[in-house]
Amino acid sequence: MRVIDSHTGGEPTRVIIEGGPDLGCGSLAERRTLFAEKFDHYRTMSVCEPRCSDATVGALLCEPVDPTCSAGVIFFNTADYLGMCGHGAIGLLVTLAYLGKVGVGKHRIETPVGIVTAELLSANTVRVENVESYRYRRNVKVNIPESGEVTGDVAWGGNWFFLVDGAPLPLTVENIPELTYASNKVRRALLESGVTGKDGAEIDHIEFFEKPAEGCADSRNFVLCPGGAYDRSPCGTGTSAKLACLAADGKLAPGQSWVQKSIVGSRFKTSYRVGEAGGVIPSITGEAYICGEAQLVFQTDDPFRLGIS
Ligand code: PYC
Repeated sequence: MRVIDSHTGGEPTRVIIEGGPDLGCGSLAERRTLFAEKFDHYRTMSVCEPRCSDATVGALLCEPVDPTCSAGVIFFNTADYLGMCGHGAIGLLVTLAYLGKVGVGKHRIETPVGIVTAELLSANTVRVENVESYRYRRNVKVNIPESGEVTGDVAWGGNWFFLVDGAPLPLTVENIPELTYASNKVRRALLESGVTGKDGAEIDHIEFFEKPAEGCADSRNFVLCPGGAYDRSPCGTGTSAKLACLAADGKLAPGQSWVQKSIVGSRFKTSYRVGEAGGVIPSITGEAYICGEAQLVFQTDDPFRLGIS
C-alpha cells in the first residue's frame, strides 16, 4: 500500500494512492458501505497503531462517478468512516498537486455525502466549499454526571456536531487532557440521553468554543473526534457547523469573514453563502504540507498486521 502523509494546520491526513481495496464503481456512499462491510481491515491497517494513531484521518482516493470531478474520496479514522472531512479535503488537494495530478484552480471532489469544490490557490493553500450545513437543534440541555448541565446546539457540517459555547476549562494546550476527558463525557451523555442528529444519527464530534484573548481570530475551538483524539486543525466540518449556527442566530452575514483558530493555534479563514435548502454553504481556506511518502509493509507473521483496533 502506498500512502502520502500531509498535515493541515497540524492535523494529519494519510491518502492511500495505491494498494487500497477494489470497491467497484457504485456511488461513493455505496462504496463507503462496501468498504465498511467487507474491507474494514484496510482502514485499521492504514490508520490504526502501530502504523499510525488516533489523530490521523485516512483518505482512500477513488475514481469519481461524475466525470466533472477530479477525484473521489472516502474519509475514515481509527474509529469509523467520516461523511466529509474539511482538513482532509485540503490535505487531499495538496497531495494531488504534489503528485502533479491537479493544478491551481477549482476542482470538484466526490464524497459519500455529496460533491464539494476545492480550489488550489497555491501549492499549500486550498479553499474548500463544503456541503450544505445547517443547525438541527438549538439550546439542547444534557446532564453530565458529576459536572452538571451543559447546553449546546446540534448541527451538521458533513458530520454531526454538538457545539458548546464556552468550555469547562480555558482552551489552552496544557488543558488538552482535561478537555478531552470533559468532551468525552458530553459525548457519552448525549448517547445515553438519546440526543442525536437527524434520523437518529450519532453525534460523534463535540466542540467547545471561546473568544480568544488576542484579536487574530474570531473564535478558538477544541474539537473531539470520534476516535477519541482532538483535532489539531480548527476542523473544517466543525467550523461549517459553527457557521450554520452563527447564521441561524443572525450573528454572521453571508460573505462576512470568520477566522476559526484551533486549540494548537492553526487557523481557517471562512465565510458562507446561503444554501438552497436554507442552510449555509461554507467556504474554508487552510494550508496543508506534505510530510511523508511511504510504502506500508504487512508481514504475514506480524500479529498486529491488521492494526490494533
Ligand atoms: O476537518 O472536517 C474536519 C475533520 C473532521 C475530523 C477531523 N477533522
